[in-house]
Amino acid sequence: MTQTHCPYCSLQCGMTLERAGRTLEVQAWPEFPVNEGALCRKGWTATGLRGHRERLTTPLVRDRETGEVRATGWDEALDLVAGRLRELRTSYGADAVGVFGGGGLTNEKAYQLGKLARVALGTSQIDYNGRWCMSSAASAANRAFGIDRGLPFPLADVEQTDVLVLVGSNLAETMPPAARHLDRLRANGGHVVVIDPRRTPTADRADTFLQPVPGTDLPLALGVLHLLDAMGAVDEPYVAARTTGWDDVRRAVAAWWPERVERVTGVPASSLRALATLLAGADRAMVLTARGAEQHAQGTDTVLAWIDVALALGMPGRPFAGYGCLTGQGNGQGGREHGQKADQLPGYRMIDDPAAREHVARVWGVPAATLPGKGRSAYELLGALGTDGGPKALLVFGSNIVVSAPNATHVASRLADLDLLVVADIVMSETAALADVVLPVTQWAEETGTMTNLEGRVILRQRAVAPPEGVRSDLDVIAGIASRVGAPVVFETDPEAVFAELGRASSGGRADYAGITYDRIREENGVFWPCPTDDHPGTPRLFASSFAHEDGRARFVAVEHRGPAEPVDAAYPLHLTTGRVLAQYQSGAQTRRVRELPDDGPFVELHPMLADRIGAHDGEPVVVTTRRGELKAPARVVDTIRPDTVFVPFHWVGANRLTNDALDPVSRMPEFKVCACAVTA
Ligand SMILES: Nc1nc2c(c(=O)[nH]1)N[C@H]1C(S)=C(S)[C@@H](COP(=O)(O)OP(=O)(O)OC[C@H]3O[C@@H](n4cnc5c(=O)[nH]c(N)nc54)[C@H](O)[C@@H]3O)O[C@H]1N2
Ligand SMILES: Nc1nc2c(c(=O)[nH]1)N[C@H]1C(S)=C(S)[C@@H](COP(=O)(O)OP(=O)(O)OC[C@H]3O[C@@H](n4cnc5c(=O)[nH]c(N)nc54)[C@H](O)[C@@H]3O)O[C@H]1N2
Ligand code: SF4
Ligand SMILES: [Mo]
Repeated sequence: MTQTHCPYCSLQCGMTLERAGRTLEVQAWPEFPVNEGALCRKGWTATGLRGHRERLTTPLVRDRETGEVRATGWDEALDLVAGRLRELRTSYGADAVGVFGGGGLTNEKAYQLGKLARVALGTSQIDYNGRWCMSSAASAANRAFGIDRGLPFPLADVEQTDVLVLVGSNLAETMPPAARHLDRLRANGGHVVVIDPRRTPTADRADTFLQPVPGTDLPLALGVLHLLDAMGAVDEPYVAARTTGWDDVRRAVAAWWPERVERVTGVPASSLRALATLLAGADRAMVLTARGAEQHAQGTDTVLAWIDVALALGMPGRPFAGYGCLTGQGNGQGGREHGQKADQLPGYRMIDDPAAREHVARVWGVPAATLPGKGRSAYELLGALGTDGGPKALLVFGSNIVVSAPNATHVASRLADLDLLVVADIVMSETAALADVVLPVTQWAEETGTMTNLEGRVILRQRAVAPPEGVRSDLDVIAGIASRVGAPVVFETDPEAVFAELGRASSGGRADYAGITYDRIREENGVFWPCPTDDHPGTPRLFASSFAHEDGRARFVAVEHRGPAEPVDAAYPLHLTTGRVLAQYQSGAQTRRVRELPDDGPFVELHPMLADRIGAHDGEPVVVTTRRGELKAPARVVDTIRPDTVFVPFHWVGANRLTNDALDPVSRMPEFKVCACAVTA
């Protein structure tokens, strides 16, 4: 019996794995506090990929001329990869090699991947799929609070607040065990507000549901601020003592009276007044954002506007109140802290900070001057592949980019122009299927490593079974490439040793893990960072006495509404939004292969009024067209969506042939949640 955690989302539900003969069974682990034994369908069926006939168990090499793929040995595969990387580096310079990571990788892997890029390959060109996930919330939190920990409090604090506002989160489907907190909050007399263009299962659990036009959460927040100010509900003593910048915000929101907000957002002025009144009367209020609010070309500004709401109410730092982001991927939090991001070094240090470079270079045993600078962000990296001055080779660990990147047809064309594409994966994902070299790696139940969940709690996944023969861990693969390209230092492959090194590298940084050990995690059901020393208890709650900026104050930031990068017009008159369904995970590479999970393919959710107008019928195909591509899929006619909006899940190939690659100027996050489309029957 092994205590471990689910391989999927950021809740990182605790589970027990029990061996019964050749099978591995998922059982509850009721003592783990985050999920108290509950799992969603994806968690219960997570062992379905073990022994799957499509599981990769040998390295594969593609013949470029014939397109044929043949099995090969590990030494041959790694020699080939390293040989080509060295050639490309000699011909074009170190930045000719790109690395693409993932927020599902353990902390140890994310750390080693960053070190592989900076120390072994010498390239600045590394980034990861977290840019597409919570990066707008991260940049907003850094700006407002001086630190980015998705939730600055344990998730269970939700139950003790008075008013909870969920902006663009469908947690009843995206982290189902978390939905019990909403029920308990309501049982405690609290009030749940859900803001979403679709009346989701999460909205069904709300006391108040607002249904804005996609891409208008920002003016909605400005409208709330306008009313709070007009009602005299701003917490002036808090604003004076703990923040700066309120006056600029006050001036900016003066122009957002409720009727104007109604015109832009579609939310009735009376509903906006009711929300402001509810918030003004709450002792404790909590605002949580997720991808619905964040995955926009103005995602950072939108989150800042909602943080402004929380600050105006005097909430951040108060018990059971404040602002948080519901991070998404299994290690969405840790994945952004240890150096697989283009501008970062371990410990959430910035790569252009000389002191940070000195510290990390010392831990790595190399001169700081040899570390490259900041590289391109995820989508910009993909867009530059195979172009003049762009990378000629790409190593992918833990992402299925041809399915999950925006404007995916363009991304596929960039991959096709590479001299070398290497993909390390568990299964033949759509991206692995395009690779020159595919490297088969161990999956979660077969290896040990830490993850940091959405609360900033560092938890431990433990190995429960041996991997299939022929499969190696990512840490082995990284070390194998590093030594073959002539890395100046040896790369550890034992996860506990890598974690100890990561602890030293993070020491003194914002995300300080120096005091965390595998034993402590086992004993304490996880440890919250920052935890700088062995005798430090960890930090479940931040901001009680000060924020992380040097002066200890939070920043109000005044923002203006620009609207979606691609507004609707006569040719493309509808809003297209995208997202998730309960039974599938991300690009679907893993869950589409789990037999017990329904795999019905993409669908187009639309309102009966729209269906009527275009002559569409439930279950029959419709065609969604945008300026980038089209998708034919069955209509799902539901009265839970706005009549001017259609929704497509992105777990199958197709949605991202439609989506826009407009990026947020700060976080470089793509606008997955709104673009203009047309639909025909
Ligand atoms: N079942 C399942 N669970 C998952 C995942 C999965 O793939 N499948 N992935 C995990 C990951 S990585 C993530 S990031 C999280 C994401 O978790 P969520 O953010 O909860 O998921 P999404 O479905 O992307 O988006 C949430 C909601 O945003 C709404 N929305 C769309 N446009 C707008 C808008 O402009 N404004 C507002 N307010 N809402 C809008 C959508 O209708 C949708 O209901 O889920 C995690 N959990
Ligand atoms: N239209 C639209 N597109 C979106 C979104 C949206 O809401 N709408 N959401 C975006 C978001 S929030 C996210 S997080 C991304 C996610 O999209 P992806 O980055 O594509 O995420 P996954 O499908 O989880 O891909 C993980 C891949 O890594 C493999 N893998 C799993 N574990 C490991 C491991 O330990 N090592 C290695 N080497 N491989 C592993 C899996 O088999 C899979 O092929 O999609 C983004 N794309
Ligand atoms: S909620 Fe997330 S972590 Fe929990 S079982 Fe489901 S997918 Fe796994
Ligand atoms: Mo995500």
